[in-house]
Amino acid sequence: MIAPWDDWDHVLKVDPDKSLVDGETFDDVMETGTDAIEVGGTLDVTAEKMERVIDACREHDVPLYQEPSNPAVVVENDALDGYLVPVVMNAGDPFWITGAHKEWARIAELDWERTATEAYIVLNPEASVAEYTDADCDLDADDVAAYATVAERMFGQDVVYVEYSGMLGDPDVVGAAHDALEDATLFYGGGIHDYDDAYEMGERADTIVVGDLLHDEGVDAVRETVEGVRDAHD
Ligand code: 1GP
Repeated sequence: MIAPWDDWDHVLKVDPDKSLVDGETFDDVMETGTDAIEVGGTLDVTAEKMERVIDACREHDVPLYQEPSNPAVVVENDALDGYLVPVVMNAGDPFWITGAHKEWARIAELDWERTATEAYIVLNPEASVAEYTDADCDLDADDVAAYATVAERMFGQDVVYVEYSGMLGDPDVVGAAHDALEDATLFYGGGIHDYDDAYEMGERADTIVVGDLLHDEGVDAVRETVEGVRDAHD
C-alpha cells in the first residue's frame, strides 16, 4: 500500500506554542515547498492553539497532519489530512508506549482511516521529549538499528522517527537506522539549520523534519532545507 509519506522528502513541524518570525504568515509557511505540515508540540500545547494553526493553514494544498502529544489536545478539524501519533520505542515510562494511547482509545472513537503512528527513537537527552518520556538515550548505532527493526518487524510500524529534537544528530546512527529498515519510512528530525544539514541527513533518511528553524529563523531558512534534502534525494 502506498502511504502519503512514501513521497515526502521534507516535513515542517509547526509548534502552536511558538510564534512565527515577525512579519511572516502561515501563507508564507505553506509556500516553503515542504511536503507536509505536522502541527504538534510539547505538553503545553492546548487544543485551542492547535485549532488556530490548523485554521490558518486550511486554504492550502499542503498535506496537514496533527501530531498530538497527548489525548487531551486532539482536535477534530476537516482541514486535517490525518493524525500521526507518536509511540516512543525507547521510553522509560510505558505511558508513552501504550498508556496515553489506551486513554485515547477509551475516550474517543478514533478515525482509524486517518490515524497512523510514528515509532520514535528519542536520542537527545536534553530535549523535553526525552525528559518527559524518560527515554533511554544512551544508545549506540547498533541499539538504534535494533529498535528500528523491532519497530518495523515486531510492531508493524510504517514510520520510524529518529528524533534528536534540538540538536543535529549523529549521521552514522541515522544511517544505521535506515539500513535496518526494509520498507518503513525513516524520518529524521533535530537541529537542521541550513542546506548542508538537510543534505547530510537527507542522504541517510527518507524524510527530514524541520521544527525550530521556522520559529527561530523563518521561511527563507526553511526553504533552503527543502532544497538540501531534494538535492540529496536527486
Ligand atoms: C522536533 O524532530 C523535530 O520534533 C525537529 O527538531 O526542532 O530541532 O528542528 P528541531
